[in-house]
Amino acid sequence: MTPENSLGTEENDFRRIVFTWIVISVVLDLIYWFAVGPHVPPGRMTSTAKDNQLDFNILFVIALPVLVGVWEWLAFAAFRWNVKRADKAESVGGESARGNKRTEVSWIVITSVVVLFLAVFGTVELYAGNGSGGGEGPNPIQQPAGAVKAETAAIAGTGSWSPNSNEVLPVQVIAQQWKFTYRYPTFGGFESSELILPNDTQIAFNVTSLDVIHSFWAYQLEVKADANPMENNVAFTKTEQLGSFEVRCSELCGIWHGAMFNPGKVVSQSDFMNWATSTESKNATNTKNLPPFAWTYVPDANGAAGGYYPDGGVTPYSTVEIYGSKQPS
Ligand SMILES: [Cu+2]
Repeated sequence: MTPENSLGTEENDFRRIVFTWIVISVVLDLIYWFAVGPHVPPGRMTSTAKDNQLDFNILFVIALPVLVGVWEWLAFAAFRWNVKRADKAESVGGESARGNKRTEVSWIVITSVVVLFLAVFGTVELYAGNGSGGGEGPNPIQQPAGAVKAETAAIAGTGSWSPNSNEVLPVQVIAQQWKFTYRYPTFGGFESSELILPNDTQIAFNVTSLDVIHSFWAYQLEVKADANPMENNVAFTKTEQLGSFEVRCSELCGIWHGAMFNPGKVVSQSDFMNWATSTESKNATNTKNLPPFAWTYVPDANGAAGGYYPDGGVTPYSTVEIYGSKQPS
């Protein structure tokens, strides 16, 4: 390769790289978007899962051309621009190798645009969709219409939820060593170890804990919220598909943390009504003995399960831990 024609060859190479880069990128992006994208976890069971899948696919479609570009450049560098030792030629050198305004400017502009876009896109998507299924604390800044009304009514014990009403269904998630239980304040405040949700319904998860810190993670629902004692951490999603999902604790919470999981189900609204009303009446005698519904609970070593269940003889909800105290018989 002589210096006179090397520049011309490189110009041609550059054009070739750009052309093949565009072709390969477009082909791969289309294959990914239509053949792979719709099957990417966490699936499409809820509004937040759908959004999550869409966001992942958009990021992947942006990332693929970057990947193709880097690999293509690497391939040209390795196989076409290589210089044999025997040639004794300087493979890189001269003024043009030290500074190339066009390359520098386009490098800075393109990478800045990509990074700034990702920052803005990520922030908007986190905020949109009522907080994207993440725990938003006790006073969510992003919430579906009617959420406050539903929860206020639930506290007052006057709340109700009925099929085809577009009402928000509050569900309390109570984490404890080592299981989750679920309380349905709009159905008399009964407590269940099953998480059953009606389809096509906006859900308000109110996540709390009785003892140590846990984390409520329903992967297929794309909901994840820290479960802290004395805190009501609210997360929203809307169910959009029937099916089963799994709930796992996602915060190391003691020796049986790994066993802290349970299956859940999204069922039709009428099936949900049947389940909720029958469980409500079946549990009525037990529900009577539970402390009244509250969004948060105080951990307390005096109780059988950290003070949530009053244990007679010792003041419930004591903030003073007395280990080895009398357990309920
Ligand atoms: Cu846990």
